[in-house]
Amino acid sequence: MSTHAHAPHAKVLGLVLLTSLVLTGCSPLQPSGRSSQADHAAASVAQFLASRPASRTAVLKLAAADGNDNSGYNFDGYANGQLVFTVPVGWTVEGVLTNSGMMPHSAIIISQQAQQTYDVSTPVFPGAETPDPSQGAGMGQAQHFSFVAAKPGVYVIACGISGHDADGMWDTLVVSAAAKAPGVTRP
Ligand SMILES: [Cu+2]
Repeated sequence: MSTHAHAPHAKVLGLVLLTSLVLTGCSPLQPSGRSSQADHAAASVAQFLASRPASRTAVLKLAAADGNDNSGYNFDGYANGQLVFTVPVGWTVEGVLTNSGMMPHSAIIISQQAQQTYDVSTPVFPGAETPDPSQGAGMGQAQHFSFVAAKPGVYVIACGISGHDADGMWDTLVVSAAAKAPGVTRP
């Protein structure tokens, strides 16, 4: 039984605030007249992802409990698979998990089948989990992991703390045979 109440109003407010920030931050009325839209798009991607093409490495920035979206059960403010990272097959993926929340969080890459039963016990690729994901990182802590995205497919980045995956604390990782570079999409 889950003890944390979900707060739909907080979620809606968060979305409104986020939208306001995006609209304000990306105003076309820039004094410089330079392509502010592209600059903001690049800055936005950098918030989630870094790419090192020379070493074929993608760095996923997973900020756990980033704001109140989904009652704090989110990565980078997103939950229920809505944030979608794409990585070319064969690239190395480095994960950086940071935790702003009061309770512990972690990250583990699992298959979609495992996610359907909230089985967060085994990563789908060797090394695709933060250390001891059932215990997680405490508030203010950072944890790292690294793995090779060896097989194309759609996978789940879940929190391994008991109950958090079921509460929607998961996002999506696409390992793509077609993609030439890492990317991220969101609603
Ligand atoms: Cu969690």
